[in-house]
Amino acid sequence: MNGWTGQILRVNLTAKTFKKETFSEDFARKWLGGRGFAVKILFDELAPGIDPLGPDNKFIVALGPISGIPAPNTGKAIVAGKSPITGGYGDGNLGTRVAEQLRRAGFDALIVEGRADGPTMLVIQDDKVEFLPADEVWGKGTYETNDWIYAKYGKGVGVLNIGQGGENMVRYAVVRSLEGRAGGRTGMGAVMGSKLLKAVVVKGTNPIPQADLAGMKKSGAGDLREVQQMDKKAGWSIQGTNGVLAWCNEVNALPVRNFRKTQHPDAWKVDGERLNNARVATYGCPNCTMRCGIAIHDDEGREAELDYENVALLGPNLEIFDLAQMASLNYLCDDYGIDTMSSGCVLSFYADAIDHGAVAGTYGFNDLKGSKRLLGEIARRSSDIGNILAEGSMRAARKFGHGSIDYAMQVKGLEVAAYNCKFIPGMALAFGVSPIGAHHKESWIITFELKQTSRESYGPEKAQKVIELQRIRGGLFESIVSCRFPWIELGWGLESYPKYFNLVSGLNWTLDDFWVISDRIYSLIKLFWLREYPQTDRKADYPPAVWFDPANVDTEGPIAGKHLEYDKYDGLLQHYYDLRGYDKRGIPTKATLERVGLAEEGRAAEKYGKLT
Ligand code: PTT
Ligand code: SF4
Repeated sequence: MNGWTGQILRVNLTAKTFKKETFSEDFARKWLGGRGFAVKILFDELAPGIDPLGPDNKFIVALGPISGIPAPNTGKAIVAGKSPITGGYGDGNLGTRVAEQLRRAGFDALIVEGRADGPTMLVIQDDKVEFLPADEVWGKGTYETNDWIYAKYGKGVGVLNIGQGGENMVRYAVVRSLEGRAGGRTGMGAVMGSKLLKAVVVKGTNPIPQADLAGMKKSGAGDLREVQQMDKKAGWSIQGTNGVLAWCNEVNALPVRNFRKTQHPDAWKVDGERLNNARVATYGCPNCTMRCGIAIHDDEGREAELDYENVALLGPNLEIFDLAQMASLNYLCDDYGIDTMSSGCVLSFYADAIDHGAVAGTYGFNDLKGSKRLLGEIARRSSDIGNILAEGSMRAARKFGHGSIDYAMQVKGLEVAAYNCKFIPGMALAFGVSPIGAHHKESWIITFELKQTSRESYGPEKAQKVIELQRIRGGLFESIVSCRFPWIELGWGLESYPKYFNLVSGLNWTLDDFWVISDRIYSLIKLFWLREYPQTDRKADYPPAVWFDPANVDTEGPIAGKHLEYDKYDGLLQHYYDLRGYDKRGIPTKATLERVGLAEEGRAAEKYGKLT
């Protein structure tokens, strides 16, 4: 089957067995790969209500038809499972050599089941699958673990590994891959840890099946050069993702002091220009000619790679305006293997809760020493408070009480990304309706919203744009599995993706074919959530309450006195549901399910939750 290897590797850690399974061309065309494969497998194979941190959950690595192919930015993989932080469908996208190596080993996906009887490293070399002890690195951080693996297998292998955060099942533990790369902030590192799976190592030597190998090679090589030229001209990778920090500060969208403030006069100290000036190394994902991983030395002399989300949430959000200090928090998150974004939000929430008297404690904003100590206690669950904060801000707020849930910056349990939507309705909607909890990756509407529409508007144009972006970002890029940055940051044409797809598959698809798959994937994710939360209602798609709070407004500047309004937000949400064909709880109607080819899945879900 061109375009896909046609095989999935299924591994059972309890029984230490594995088998190769084939999938049909119909399955491939219906679900494409990556997120599409992951949600379909999880929907079909997980019984609703299972413990995401128990042996019944599955850890999936899924690739797409262009993953690992020498073409722009294809060194990406999806990690997925039932999320320990949200209890719904969870996934993440990370740069890794696994993208190419697993496909070369002959597989488009890996499904890991069960629970090992001791710390384990799964090693896949083409047909050979080994379950090796990992006791030597259990309890160690991701840097040491990576070095240990490289020393055994060389640097060319694909690696996924976890740190102490994953081992101790911190609900927002991530999976680490290469230098500076991490993903699965919905807790995929904790899912690995719950299975005692310390690492996955992959090496493959077969060609990836492609219909027009010569055509793809020529096109891919030319496009890699062109993207490089475009980046040189645009200068995007000079500041990388942190280039956006100065703009967020300028437009009152920066998270400062647990999102209480939207701007800070010292923000320039941690902006993209300062980051570039401090650069000591550059990292990137495989097959990338616009590498954006900027590393600097932290305040203890260690190398840490910084992205905007990390800088904003571990810096200004904690009122830390020193890049080297902030970098040390980033380094610790990377080494422990916990999500920088949730970590930043959890710490800021804790400081805010102490400030507001919801809980007693000595931690506060601008407390570098306290932040370092707490990250260690969280990753190891080594103190009472570390143990509570390891559960995420929603569960911590439930514990603290005193109305603190209102300023726990999360949606569906997942902490929000670094865009302060106190008065940005469209981006707030993007967080609200993101299918995995608050994440900017599905729909980054903020630049369109602030540059091309009125900030005040709650009109249908914003709901329409959120859907358009979800189709591209959460649908196309997460299931063809490739980095979206050439398109977003350099304006690389979307039509390249059907071109690559057609060259590898021999089919003749247009972008419209991908939008159909994307809508199918979003609908199935909704059904997954419905089975887990049959009583769900539209309130689950609301952003944090503090953004609606008149007591939380900016007191000066262009958005002084402004906040989100409940009625208007609800209207915007309704526009979104109407355009998507969802009912008033935000669940696809039977007619919508029929239209996207999910009638059967709808009937299966209906046993648990009502469909209209
Ligand atoms: C992603 C989320 C992000 S999104 C960032 S910074 W960003 C944080 N990075 C972390 C990190 O680093 N260490 C850590 N311990 N935790 C971290 N958590 C946070 O994780 C990433 C880039 C970036 S940098 C972004 S936006 C783009 N994301 C893409 C995406 O989602 N899909 C896609 N098709 N292409 C993308 N390209 C870009 O990739 P999650 P990476 Mg990450 C150190 O996974 O769970 O989605 O969370 O993947 O390989 O590091 O590349 O300003
Ligand atoms: Fe990775 Fe950045 Fe390149 Fe995307 S642009 S593939 S995130 S290094």
